[in-house]
Amino acid sequence: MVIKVKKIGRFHVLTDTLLQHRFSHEQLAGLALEGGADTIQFRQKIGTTREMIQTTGPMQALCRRAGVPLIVNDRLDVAIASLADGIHLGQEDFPIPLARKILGEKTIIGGSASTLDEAHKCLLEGVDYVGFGPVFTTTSKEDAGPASGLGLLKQVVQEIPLPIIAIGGITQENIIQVMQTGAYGIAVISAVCCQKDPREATRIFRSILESGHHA
Ligand code: TZP
Ligand code: MG
Repeated sequence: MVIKVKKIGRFHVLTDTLLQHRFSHEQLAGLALEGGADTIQFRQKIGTTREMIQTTGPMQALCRRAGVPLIVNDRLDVAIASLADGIHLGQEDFPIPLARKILGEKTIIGGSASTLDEAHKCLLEGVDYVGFGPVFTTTSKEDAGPASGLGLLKQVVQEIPLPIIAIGGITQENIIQVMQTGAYGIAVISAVCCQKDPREATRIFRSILESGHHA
């Protein structure tokens, strides 16, 4: 029997076409993959279901070629239709235990948490990783709530025996402090998607993540 090991990436790039209009989701995924992202998350809050499926199909092909998982934010139907490797669900989204029942053990399920209690809830519900934040102030998510700061992130890392992916306001300037909390990895939107050169921005993040310092 072949058991597929679910490998959780350490550098998630969330594609976004609302904060910027220069690149499509597919183009952003391509640039982020070239720059060294090891997880791509399709995050699209508006538009039709058909448009989403039309977008995620080619993204999945790109990700598969690169050997990198594609995770769909919020939408279980779109994740299923595009044969995505995973889904990322917030506290008000499709229930995580039900998603697990439908998608099975091989699918990556990530859960969002902004408090220690929510992180515990994600753990109990069987997620594979927790996206914790916003760690810092962000303007990329309207209802992000107050920043947790590094102290709470560290507490979550110490209490929750799962990969913790820090999110919210993460930049090339603060990533080292974030990783010093013991976080497993990071997820970013604006620090890649809204940069002049998303590929180069990704490459720099990747090299800091790997070396632990700025070049
Ligand atoms: N969840 C918590 S904060 C956030 C999400 C999706 C936004 C992250 O965007 P940015 O631009 O990296 O701060
Ligand atoms: Mg959501």
